[in-house]
Amino acid sequence: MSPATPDHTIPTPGDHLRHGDRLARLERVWANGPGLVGQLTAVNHSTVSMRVIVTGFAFLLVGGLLSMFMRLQLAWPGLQVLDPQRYAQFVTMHGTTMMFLFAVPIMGGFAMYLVPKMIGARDLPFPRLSSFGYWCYLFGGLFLYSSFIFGSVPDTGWFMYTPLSDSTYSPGKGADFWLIGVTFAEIAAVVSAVEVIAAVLITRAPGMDLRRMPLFVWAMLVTAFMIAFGFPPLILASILLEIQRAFDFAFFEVARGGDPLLWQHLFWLFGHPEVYIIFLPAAGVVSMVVSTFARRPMVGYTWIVLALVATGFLSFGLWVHHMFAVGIPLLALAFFSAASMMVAIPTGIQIFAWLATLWAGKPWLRVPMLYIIGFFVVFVCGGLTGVMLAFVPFNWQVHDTHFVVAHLHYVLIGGLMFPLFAGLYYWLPLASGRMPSESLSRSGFWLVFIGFNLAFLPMHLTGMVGMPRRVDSYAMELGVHWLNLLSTAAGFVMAVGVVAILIDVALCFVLGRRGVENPWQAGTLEWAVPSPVPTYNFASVPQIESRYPLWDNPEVVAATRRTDGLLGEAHDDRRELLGTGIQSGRPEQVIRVSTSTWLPILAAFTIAILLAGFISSQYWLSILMLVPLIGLFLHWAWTTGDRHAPAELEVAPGLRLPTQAAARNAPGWWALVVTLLIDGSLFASLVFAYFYLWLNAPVWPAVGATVMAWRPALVALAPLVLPLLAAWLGPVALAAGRLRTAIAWQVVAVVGGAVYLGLHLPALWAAVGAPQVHAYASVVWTLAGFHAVHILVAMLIGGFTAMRIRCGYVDGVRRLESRIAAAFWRYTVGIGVVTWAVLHLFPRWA
Ligand code: HEM
Ligand SMILES: [Cu+2]
Repeated sequence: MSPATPDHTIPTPGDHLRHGDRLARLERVWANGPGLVGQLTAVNHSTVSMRVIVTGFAFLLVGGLLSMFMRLQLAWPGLQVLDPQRYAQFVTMHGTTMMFLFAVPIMGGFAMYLVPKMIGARDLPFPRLSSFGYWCYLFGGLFLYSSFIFGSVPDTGWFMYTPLSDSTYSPGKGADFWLIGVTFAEIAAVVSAVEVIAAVLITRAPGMDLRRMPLFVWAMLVTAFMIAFGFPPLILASILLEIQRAFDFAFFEVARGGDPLLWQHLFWLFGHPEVYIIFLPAAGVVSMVVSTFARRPMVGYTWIVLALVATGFLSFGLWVHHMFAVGIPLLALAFFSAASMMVAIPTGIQIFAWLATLWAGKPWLRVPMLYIIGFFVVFVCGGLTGVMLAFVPFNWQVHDTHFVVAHLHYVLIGGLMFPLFAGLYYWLPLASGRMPSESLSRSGFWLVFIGFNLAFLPMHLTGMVGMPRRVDSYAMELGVHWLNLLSTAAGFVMAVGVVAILIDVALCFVLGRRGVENPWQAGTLEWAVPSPVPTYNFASVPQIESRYPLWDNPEVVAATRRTDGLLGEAHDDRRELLGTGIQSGRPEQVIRVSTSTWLPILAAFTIAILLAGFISSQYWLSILMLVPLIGLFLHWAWTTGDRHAPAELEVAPGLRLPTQAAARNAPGWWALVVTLLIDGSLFASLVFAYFYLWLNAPVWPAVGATVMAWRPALVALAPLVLPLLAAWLGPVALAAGRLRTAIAWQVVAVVGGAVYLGLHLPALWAAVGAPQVHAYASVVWTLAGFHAVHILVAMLIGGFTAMRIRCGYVDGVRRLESRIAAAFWRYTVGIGVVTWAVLHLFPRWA
């Protein structure tokens, strides 16, 4: 199918009328509800992303406030601003807030706002999910901070090393607040990964093939994949530690065969990519700002894309460099040390491409560019001290001193904050429809830039002299007190700068000079959106032919504001997106998305109560909450998309496309694929944990436990053949229109799953015993439990699909749910077989 070419003729007066009607209709269909209710139920990406950004900055202020207290304490030796325990709590909360509640979510917020506009889409493909992610983030953050109210604030560092964080050394609830709150908030990051990947793959404007994607979108795509693979190890580690703390399992406890270093591996498996998860979106911002202000296309576009992808891959091989000081074999040290330096190459490539672009163009020194210059200076310094740290001997020398604190802040503030502020000022005219005051914003920049450098440059010195990190004081004899006083004073200057910037930005929305569209004369699609930004972004879905459509064909702007192009008419009063081919960018399907709904906030709130029940050991409350939670999610799934949509819709005169449930690249399908990637990473981390514990344990299986006998193990596995058969034959029956047979196969799969659980778990219990006895039993039960949960979910999906077929929402043409159920069963059986081999096969060989 080829796209209909839009009509570029000037509309006749009659058309004008129709145009007005159509706009009014789009307006109405896409509007959030009125008042507070409207705010709580809104799911539109512009609305939700604004909230994410505002919340992110609020957490920046809170995290910053904590650091001001820490700096006061360090201003002079022997001060009593914070006692040692408070200091430890503040360091922990500051680091945690900055990393998990500010850096990652804020860039997710930017992506949520910008990606649809940059790729010419009206919304993200899963608006409810965006909103759900936001509430999880907000509630998770509040959950973490409620630890102040209950007087048990986490204090073991933002990395929560075991055994310090286990129940022996951290008996209070502090660590639980951390583990549960952070994991809750992380749902938002994972959700944003699903959103971004699906959006970029299937909702790009017609004509935007992969080589024409804006670099920020590329950066976010790579970041989303990194989140999909990088966050699960941390989520798993948090779950394992919380299980150990709550139910006395033994993963990290040496006395019962566990290993505290397992935590460090899992943590840094996440923690190193995390640095790039923070940096890559920032690099994407830099690419956008640089080419606009140089007023020319990016030099080396392809190289930048390759560099982004290479960074994504390389960063996963690096986690061990955070553990140089824990006693790693020398050869491994050399390898990881080299790899750490290699990751500087793609970053260097990007820096050269940016400089070349600026060199070739006529740079324009407005406020966003100032921040880009600040970024260059600060980030390059941070990179240099990073290369120093990658040398193992030097690393040993300055390990755990303020040199590392300096390096870390140079990288984070240089690599994240400066690009972030550049982007903030760059896209502010788009979001607010107004211009900020040039003089006020320039003062904000200089306060932050000077304050930052004066605060953190001296720390390189104090660190090399030997001032320890994460300690509330230092000896007068070290001779670093003047430097510390300077750091503290300058830290306050920087804080004033940050507050000034945020006030400036907020004021811009009310007082800024009005009526500027595309003030920087940028070339990418987000600037085609009218100002103020309509909730549907584009009246007609844009069609483009180049990387910088607004530079190469300014007509595009007018075309997207008329309603005579693609999807200009809102059929059936539904919110519609245009789905396009993954590689080609050709129109493929109509995606109907959700309007405002209570579901996301209710679901997040139910989870919050469930977690509150858990942390207060009121387990009955948690279990009770599962009922409404599952009900909400089933209702959610039942009403996703548009179950009454016809199989085909007219997108423009003469162009008919299938609706999502009948399309091959349906968003739901890609959501499943990405979710399985994430889940697969979680599963792989768990298998890693199993083998890691095994390799470090003296005996395996533990004394007193055995491996299940051959026969019952095989018998238990056999019922999984049923779902496998169903996953194969069910869809065949459905495609042939034999609906009853298709339903029967769903039921067969559900029965197979139930029988498997009934056979496997009791047999396992007999052999392995209680999970509290030994790390072996702990990890075996966690693996088995992980798989059992998947079976239960698959059974739910199966029953759900059977109901959908019965109700006539799924049939021979609209097969989406059946494909999803089949794929989920195949995956579940697949990890079941791996689990089975790990539990019953490998220990025999050893
Ligand atoms: C006003 C700006 C800031 C100041 C004055 C500041 C100050 C500090 C101080 C004094 C520490 C504790 C050092 C120690 O005793 O070991 C610290 C730790 C930390 N900061 Fe900041 N910080 C600022 C901004 C940020 C930002 C923007 C981020 C991240 C985006 C960040 C991330 C961290 C992290 C992760 C730690 C924990 C480091 C560790 O594990 O030792 N900070 N900061
Ligand atoms: Cu690292």
